[in-house]
Amino acid sequence: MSQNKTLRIGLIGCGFMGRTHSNGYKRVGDFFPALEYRPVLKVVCSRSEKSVRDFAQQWGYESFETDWQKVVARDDIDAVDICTPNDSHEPIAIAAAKAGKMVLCEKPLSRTLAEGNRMVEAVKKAGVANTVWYNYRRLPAVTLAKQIVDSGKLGKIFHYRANFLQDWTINANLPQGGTGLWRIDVDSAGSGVTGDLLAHCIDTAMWLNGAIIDVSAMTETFIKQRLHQLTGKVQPVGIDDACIFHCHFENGSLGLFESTRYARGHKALYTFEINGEHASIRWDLHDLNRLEYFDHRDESIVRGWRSIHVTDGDQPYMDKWWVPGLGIGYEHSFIHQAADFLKSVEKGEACHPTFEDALQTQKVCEAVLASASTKSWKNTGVSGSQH
Ligand code: SOE
Repeated sequence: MSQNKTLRIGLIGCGFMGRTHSNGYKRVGDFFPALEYRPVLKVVCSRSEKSVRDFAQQWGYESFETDWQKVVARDDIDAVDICTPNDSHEPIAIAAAKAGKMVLCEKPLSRTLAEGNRMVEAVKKAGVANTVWYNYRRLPAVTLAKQIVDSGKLGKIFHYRANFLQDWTINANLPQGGTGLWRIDVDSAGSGVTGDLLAHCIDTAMWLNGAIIDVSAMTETFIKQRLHQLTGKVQPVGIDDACIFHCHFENGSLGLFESTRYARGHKALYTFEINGEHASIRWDLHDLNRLEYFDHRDESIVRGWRSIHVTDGDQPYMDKWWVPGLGIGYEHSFIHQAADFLKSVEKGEACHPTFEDALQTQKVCEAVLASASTKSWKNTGVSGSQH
C-alpha cells in the first residue's frame, strides 16, 4: 500500500451529484489501496451558506465557500470538481483550467457545442488533466460489454439500441427552475432528455460501437408551460421532454435511441442492446450487475441467452469488492471513476472520457436537437475511434 501523495479536491455544488462524487472520493482509498494518490476533501462550495455548511460537516470537507471563484483561486486545491447545473460548467471549468487546476466535470460537458468547444480549448491550453463523469461506463457489466465487443466476439455489428426512460415530470403542476428542478429549465440545463439522459446513451454507444455519423430525430415537449420557481411566473417550457432518434454508426451499423421523462412506471430504465453477426449483448440499469449474452455459435440444443452475473474477481473492478456472487450498486460507478482518475494522474495518462471525448457526445446531442427542429437528417461531424 502506498497512498503517500494527496490530491486536494475542491467540489463545486452540493446536490445529488455532489453526494455521488463525495462518496466516490471518500471510499476510493479503502477499496483501491494500491493507488498512489489519496483524495483529500479540502473544500466544498455552494451559494447557500446553510446547505454548504451542513454538507461540509456531513461529508467531512475541511472547509466551505459560497463563491466558486474563491475555490478556483485557492492554492491548496489541486483539482476542481464541477457538480453544478449545466449553465455554470463553462465558466467554472475555464477559470479552473486557467488557474492550473485539474478539472473534473459532471455530465453533460456543457449546454451547447460552442460552450463545450471553449472548455476543451481551455483545458488543452492549460495542459491540465480533465475528465467528464459519464459514470455508467464504470459499472462492471458495462465495462465487460466493452471487453466483449473489443474482443470481436460479436462479429460485425448490425444494430445498437438504447433507451433511457423516466416518469418524474408527468405532473403538470411540477414547477421548472431552481434547486432540484433546474433540469426542466432550458436556461440552466440547455436541453431536456437529450443532454441529461441521451447523453449517457450516446457516450456509452460511441465508446462501445464507434462514431455516430448522422442522425434523424424528433422531440416533444408535452407540457408547454410551467411555473418557474425563481421568477414566480408561468413560463414556456424550453426543454425536450422526450426524444427519439435513429442514426448511422461509422462501422455501418444502425442505431435507435429513445429517451423520455413520460414513461409511467420507469424511474431510470437505461438499457442497451447490441446485435452482431455471431452474438448479441444486452444490459439494463435496473439489474446492473447482469450482462446478457447470446452466442449463435453455441451448440444448438443449449443455445440461448446467458445471464452473466458480473460479480467474479476476474470481471472488471470486481476484485476490489466482496466475494463472487455479491453485487454492487450505482454508487460504485463513481468510486470506480474516482479510482480511474487517480490512477491516470499517477501514470500521467488521460482519463477517458476527457473533455475532448465528451465533446463528441455534445456534437451528437447538438445534431439531434437540430435534426428535430428542422425535421431533417444532420451530420454530427464525429468520426474515428472513440475513447
Ligand atoms: C436525471 O433524473 C438523472 O439524475 C440524470 O441527471 C443522471 O445523469 C442519470 O444518471 C440519472 O437521472
